[in-house]
Amino acid sequence: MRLGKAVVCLALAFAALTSVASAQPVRRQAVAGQILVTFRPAVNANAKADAHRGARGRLMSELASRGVALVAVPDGDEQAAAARYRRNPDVLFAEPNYIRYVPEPTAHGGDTPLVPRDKLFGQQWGFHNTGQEFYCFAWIFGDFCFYQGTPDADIDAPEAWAVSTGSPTVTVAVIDTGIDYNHPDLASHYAGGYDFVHSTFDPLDDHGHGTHVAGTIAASFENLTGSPTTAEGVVGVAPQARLLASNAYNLAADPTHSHAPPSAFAPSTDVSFAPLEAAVSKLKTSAAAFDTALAAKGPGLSAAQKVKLDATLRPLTQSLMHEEGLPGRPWFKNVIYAPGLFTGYGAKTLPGVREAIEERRYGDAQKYVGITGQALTAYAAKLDEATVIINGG
Ligand SMILES: [Ca+2]
Ligand SMILES: [Ca+2]
Repeated sequence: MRLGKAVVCLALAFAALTSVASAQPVRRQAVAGQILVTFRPAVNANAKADAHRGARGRLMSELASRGVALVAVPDGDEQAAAARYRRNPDVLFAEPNYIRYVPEPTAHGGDTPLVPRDKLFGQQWGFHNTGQEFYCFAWIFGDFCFYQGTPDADIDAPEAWAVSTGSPTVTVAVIDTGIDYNHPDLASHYAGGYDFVHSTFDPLDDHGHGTHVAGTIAASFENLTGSPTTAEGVVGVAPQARLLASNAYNLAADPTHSHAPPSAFAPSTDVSFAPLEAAVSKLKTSAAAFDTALAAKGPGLSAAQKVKLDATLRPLTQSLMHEEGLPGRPWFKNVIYAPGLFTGYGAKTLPGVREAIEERRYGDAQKYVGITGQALTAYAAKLDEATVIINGG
């Protein structure tokens, strides 16, 4: 375990910011009485034991996965002992068990969070979540919003920006679909790039995803243009950073799919709507006659007439059914409207005719022009019967 900690210390040495570490209080630089030794690959146990004897070190433990041995040596003899090991050709390296320290974090608790006023920043709940509503649209009783945030479920971006908004000396490469470098939130950050798909130095985004990612990284902070307001857009995590664009994705060349030009449609066939138009015309005439008769004589209808009229009109809508049903959906028998075959529950009027045309089934279209016309004609005939009853027939 102690060896594990020592190695962790070494690893952290590379992660630590040395310039900051230099400002830390002077602390112990190596563990007394210990060095770290690594042998070359393929050196066997006997050779390792010989090396320890020759250099007067005692193996304490070995981190097998990394091939690092923790070796005990006399206090004050660490540098000399490491040198003795290094003279052995079987040894890859030997050095004191250095201690590195993570710099103390700088306290920034007193800084005032910077909340930018960019038009769309309120939608960036991941940056700064105040419990705001978003994905809203105008509705009858005011805005209707799909979501409401959870306060402080965010990355505390305003608090971080109070410490630093980054630096233009940092350039971030966006390996994506390119960048819309003309966007007012990104233009000033653009540091050039390359389009690997088209082999040009113009990596203008041909999709949108790369631009989205670029904005999350470095969209301008409080670029309050005011006109148009949406140009202020969003704010990037590091709004001072520069952006290097790289279009590396050819959207139309997915190697897992084959592509070919679409085949030409067969020529359309004429469809005669005459039967349907005639039926509609007849229905209009019948409906007008019914309305006229009802207005004139409705209030004076006898009880017997009303019973007879009810019996005639009750099955009226049944006239709109056709026993064959719709093509592919024989259970839908109403030929005036039905749920659209391709629109879920969206209503489709004259479905037998319209869906057949949309699918270029012109034979079916012609057939259902006739069927629908027959349905409307039957409906008109029932109205005519009712009109005769009202008129005293
Ligand atoms: Ca927060
Ligand atoms: Ca902005």
